[in-house]
Amino acid sequence: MTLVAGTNVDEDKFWKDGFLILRDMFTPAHFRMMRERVLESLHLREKNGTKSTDSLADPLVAEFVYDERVLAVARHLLGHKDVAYFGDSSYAVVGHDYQPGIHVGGWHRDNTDRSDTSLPDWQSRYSLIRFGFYLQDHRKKSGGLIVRRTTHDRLLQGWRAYLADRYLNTGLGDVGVWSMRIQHAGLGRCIRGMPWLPIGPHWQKKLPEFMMAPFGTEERVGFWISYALDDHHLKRHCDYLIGRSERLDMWRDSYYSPETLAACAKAGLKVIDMPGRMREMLAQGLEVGTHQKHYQIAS
Ligand SMILES: O=C(O)CCC(=O)C(=O)O
Repeated sequence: MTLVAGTNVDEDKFWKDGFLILRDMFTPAHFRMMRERVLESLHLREKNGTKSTDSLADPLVAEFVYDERVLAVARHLLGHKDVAYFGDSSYAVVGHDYQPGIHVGGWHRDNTDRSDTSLPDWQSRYSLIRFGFYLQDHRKKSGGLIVRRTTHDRLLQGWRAYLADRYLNTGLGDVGVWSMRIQHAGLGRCIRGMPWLPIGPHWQKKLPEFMMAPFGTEERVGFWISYALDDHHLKRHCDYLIGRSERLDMWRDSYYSPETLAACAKAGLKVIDMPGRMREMLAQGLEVGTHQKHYQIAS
């Protein structure tokens, strides 16, 4: 365990389990401010009828991407001072009209080679990580993330998989961070009165509602940022992302301002301009953003 920018970070646990909860990394007031900014950004988009962009291109939330405290933890976990950002930050706001058994997150990984461990992603430590800021209290409430412990290093199935499920019961100010190779599912639920016990997508459809902790009464606001070492894993992942349609939607109109780029440079964050790369390829008439779902790129 190491104290990094005022936060206790257990790097050994992170690499063993594939995820970590960084307790009290921020104050509740900071999370409330982040929440307000995200909602302001969302309402502005709704008013103007614009699509959501990469958060680094959104003046209301860009500064969260180059936050020194988050970068310090990323550097510590990745074991190198040179950390890169590749256009992967966004937010989502889910209303409180949840329908149990219908609004259920699905298990997935965020890496490039998701199911075949003989492919390049699995041949060395995976150097892409993701931070999740759940901007309301999930200590006793459903709606946090579910992760499947150790699945950043192996594929798990059957009862072994269920036993590995963990609920990120984050409070206001707690941050989740996970390997992008780990299996996880959004809109997680937990047992009523025992919030450390997860209920993944399968059991959410089976268990009676009274056994599950309720969702909060306010909207569920999540904000996510990915960082990586600038290595072969990242190169492969960037090539992969160019093929995804939701990236085309998100990056087509994402422009980083000179001020934002200067702030990133000051914070020592390398910015890989994926929106610019996408636009250039579009201009050349190359095929981009054709896959609506995960696809397998050649190895
Ligand atoms: O918590 C969620 O809604 C899903 C988050 C997720 O799957 C991700 O950030 O990759």
